[in-house]
Amino acid sequence: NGQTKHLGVTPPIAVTYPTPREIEVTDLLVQELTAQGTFESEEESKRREVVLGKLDKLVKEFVYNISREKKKLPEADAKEAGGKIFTFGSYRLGVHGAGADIDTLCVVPRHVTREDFFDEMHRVLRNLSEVNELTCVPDAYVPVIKLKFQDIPIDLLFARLELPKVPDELELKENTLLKNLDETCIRSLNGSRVTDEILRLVPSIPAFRTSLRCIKLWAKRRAIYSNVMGFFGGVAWAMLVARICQLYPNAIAGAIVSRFFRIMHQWRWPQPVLLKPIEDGPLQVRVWNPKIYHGDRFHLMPIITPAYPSMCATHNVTQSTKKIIEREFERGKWADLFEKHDFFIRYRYYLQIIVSSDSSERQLKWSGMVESRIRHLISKLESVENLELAHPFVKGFDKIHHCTSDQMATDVMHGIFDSTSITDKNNTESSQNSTDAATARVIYTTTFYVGLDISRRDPGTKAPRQLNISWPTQEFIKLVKVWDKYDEKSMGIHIKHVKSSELPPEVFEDGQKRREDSKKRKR
Ligand code: 3AT
Ligand code: MN
Ligand code: MN
Repeated sequence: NGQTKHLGVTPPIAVTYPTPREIEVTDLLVQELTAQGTFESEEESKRREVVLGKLDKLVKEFVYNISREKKKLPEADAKEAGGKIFTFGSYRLGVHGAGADIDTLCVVPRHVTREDFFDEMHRVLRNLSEVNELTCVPDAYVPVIKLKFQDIPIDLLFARLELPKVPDELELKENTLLKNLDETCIRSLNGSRVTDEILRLVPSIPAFRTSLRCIKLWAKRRAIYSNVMGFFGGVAWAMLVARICQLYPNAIAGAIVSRFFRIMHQWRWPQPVLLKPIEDGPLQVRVWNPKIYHGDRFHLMPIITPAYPSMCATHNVTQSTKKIIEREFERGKWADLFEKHDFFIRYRYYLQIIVSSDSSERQLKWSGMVESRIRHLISKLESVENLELAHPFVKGFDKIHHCTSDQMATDVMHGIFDSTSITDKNNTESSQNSTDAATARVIYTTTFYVGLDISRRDPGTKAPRQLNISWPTQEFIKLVKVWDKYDEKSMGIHIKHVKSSELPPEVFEDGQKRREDSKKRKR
């Protein structure tokens, strides 16, 4: 009946084939991506395949051993029990850069438990000379074993299916596979099911990959690549690009990227971005639905995952980050695509959120916890009078302070320090070994930044209006201190209001200039 099959919730906008100009543009894009170092070497790519092969073999041996020794299954059944490695994340999508991790999922039959995985599989990995930096996080929301295998970073998740065997042909597509699984397994399967589904839903995988590499590089350069800070993460960017690919099924990357900016700039949020109609399924779990769930109506820029149970990948977006993302969509239409962000020159005033503690392990957890709450500070700042925009930077800056007195340590914990006493994170090895007598204490700090756009008194006057941010910042500090692992003695948090001229040098990478009106100050 004349209707051609299409992928997506609407028919394509255009099915035209590339023009010579678009082919030329795509070649230039690929050249630029290569020049920017987004592709790994041939050697690294081969090593990844070897590592994955070894990991898959280890999983099969692990399943066999548990089947045989612990479950006393007959030889034939143990041999057939199987076990399999799946991949997801940037490696599975084929858009990973050099040094990226491989996100993997170990899928096993029902008689192998999560405890077996964290005991036995962990023990096997620990005894391999090719494995380094092995850490287990069994009690995380998504439990994981992290390791480096022949120098390739690996995240290894675990899921146990309600099946007597896991053959090599098994796919994770069927929703019924999720029946009777515990929530942790369902969550662990989700990443892989979503990635696979995205790849099934794009008309041309090569066009999708090149386009996504461009958009990821652009989003990182523009400092809007971060799910925790309220921007978009890797999965959300992938789904947006996939949607544009569906709308132009015969287009190549050069065309997709320019259409991407045009369409995303005009998108009528909170209309959701969907890659297929939202499915119902066999579980008693929530599927994204603003008609039923009140909370889902607050999603400002919903991008919905395609695998059952569908979820909003962008629920962290706030009014402020939405404004910033939209500004970047508009800029992307015309400007030099991969130009670096201007976050540290853009604003006159900044908030510094200085998180401190007395050990590197503690600092990792404490600063990670604060980072994950910064979007709540942003939401609170949205209601401050005269504050047009609160703009969170995507990452924190780590410092190690070798304090020569207790007073100095106390000062650092209160956010009082200059750049002289500081060792950069990268050259800690030598300074840590020499436990200098003069170094009374070592304090770790992570500083997060929020740019403040304050409205002017009236057109013509330069003086900014008064800003009262004590309520949001006090509330924020209370919020992070209710954390169950918070310890007043060893951890600190301090919020400072600084002028652009007071920003420390480390925020200005590779020769970026300071703000014009801050020249007076010498450094
Ligand atoms: P890279 O190339 O590795 O930087 P990526 O897209 O592969 O980019 P990650 O390895 O960080 O990013 O994450 C891969 C997927 O793992 C994305 C998401 O589905 C899941 N994931 C990442 N971090 C978390 C987390 N903290 N909790 C639950 N799932 C997570
Ligand atoms: Mn990854
Ligand atoms: Mn990962």
